[in-house]
Amino acid sequence: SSASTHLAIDLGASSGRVMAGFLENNQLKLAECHRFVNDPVFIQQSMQWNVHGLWSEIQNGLRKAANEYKNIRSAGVDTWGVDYALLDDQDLVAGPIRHYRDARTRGMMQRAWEIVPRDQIFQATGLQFMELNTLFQLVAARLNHERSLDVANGMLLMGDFFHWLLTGQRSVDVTNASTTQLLDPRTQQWSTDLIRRFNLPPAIFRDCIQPGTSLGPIQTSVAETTGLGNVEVIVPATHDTASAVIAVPAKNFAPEKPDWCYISSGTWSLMGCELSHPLVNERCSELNFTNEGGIHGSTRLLKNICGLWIFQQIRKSLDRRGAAESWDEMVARASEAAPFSLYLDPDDDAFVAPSDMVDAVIGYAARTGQHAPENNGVLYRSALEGLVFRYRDCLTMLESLVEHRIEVIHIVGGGSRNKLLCQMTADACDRPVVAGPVEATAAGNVVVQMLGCGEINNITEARQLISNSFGTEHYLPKNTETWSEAASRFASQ
Ligand code: LFR
Repeated sequence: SSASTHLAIDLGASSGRVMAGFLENNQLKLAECHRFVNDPVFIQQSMQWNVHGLWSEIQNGLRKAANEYKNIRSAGVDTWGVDYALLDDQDLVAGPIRHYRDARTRGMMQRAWEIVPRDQIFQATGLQFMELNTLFQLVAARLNHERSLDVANGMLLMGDFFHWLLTGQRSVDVTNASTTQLLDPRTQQWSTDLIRRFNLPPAIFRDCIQPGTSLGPIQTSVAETTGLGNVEVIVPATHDTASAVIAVPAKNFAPEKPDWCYISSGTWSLMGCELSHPLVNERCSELNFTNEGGIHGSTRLLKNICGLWIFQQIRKSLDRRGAAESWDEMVARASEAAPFSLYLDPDDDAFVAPSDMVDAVIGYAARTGQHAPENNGVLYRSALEGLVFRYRDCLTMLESLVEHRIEVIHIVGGGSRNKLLCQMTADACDRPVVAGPVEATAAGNVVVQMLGCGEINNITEARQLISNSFGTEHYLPKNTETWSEAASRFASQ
């Protein structure tokens, strides 16, 4: 077709893709050019991203795209949040680029609260407290006297980092900057007060840009090695969750009183509402919800729930024992397994970064006075049920925060393919579930590039395009009573 093509480089915590997006018969089409794994590496005892491998796979993907599409107009990267690279004044990377599950942040929240009290940090940032937040990573770096902080003159979040490799330009996109816990969600400016009190170098925090901004053409060296020619980098919502929420096929956007919520379902489950303004109040702090920055100044009021991480890691650990099954087999076995055999809290510390997830589940069962899973079906099912119990609680919390009933739950991302998970969510939450699009993140990435190129006029149009382009599946609540009973049984355990 003659319509221009936009490349979404979408990096998740377990895999990355290069996707081509273009218009065809007034619909948005997405085609996968290249997919690759994203496995962390341990350098001594530190858990790091394999950024060299990722960069080389991104270029492989771009090369494939250049061979397949003749009319590529722009490209943009989205990634997970919170992680960063430091650059020095010679444009060299300063210090390692670590994984948010790296152990150096254990106990760092408490250390940080001794420097600035918890409620003051929340007031300044509106962010939920998680050890993995950039703030606690930087506090760890400072308290460990990491030299990289002294030589750095710029901090890039991961999407920004790959944009820098693509263009040679440094920029910081506001959506991912909003996950650092150093940004004021009301002004979208860095909190100079927190930066000073934590003794962080002010020079590394540069002004943020909005999604849709052009960074100019891909630098010559990259254009040559990939065969891409003259392609512009348009910054999407670089935080994957921000891109995914753009693609939720709901009717009313950034409302005052939302009557829908989303679950962006992948390695993490991000469950929340889209609001027109941040909600920074005491209840929000108590319930530990976050106010992240979305497209055009909208707020993503949400909670991080562990997500499919446990399910994925169970497969990894069975694989090491030569006993892994396919995702479909895992879901089939989970469907057949006896319900509510083992209750696990997916957000328990034991599951953050265990060396072996099956051992972690067995250990958790023993510690909480439950039977070890008697077969793989129960093992798989417990990982899904645990997640769904969290959705159920989170829905109640959300409704109390927005003071409105949530009528429908939209599940987007990879997990929307999992029919068992979608049905369980409808049942446990007693709400209809609308599942899809699966490729929400890439779709959200592409439409913001189209906006930046002037091919779409505004965000409402962009979202309509997405909801007209991808099918959804609907799940109505069924066994709601069994879930309520199980929930109260486990709560009293
Ligand atoms: C999801 C996500 C979450 C963020 C977590 C860690 O992929 O971006 O939004 O909290 O990864 O960065």
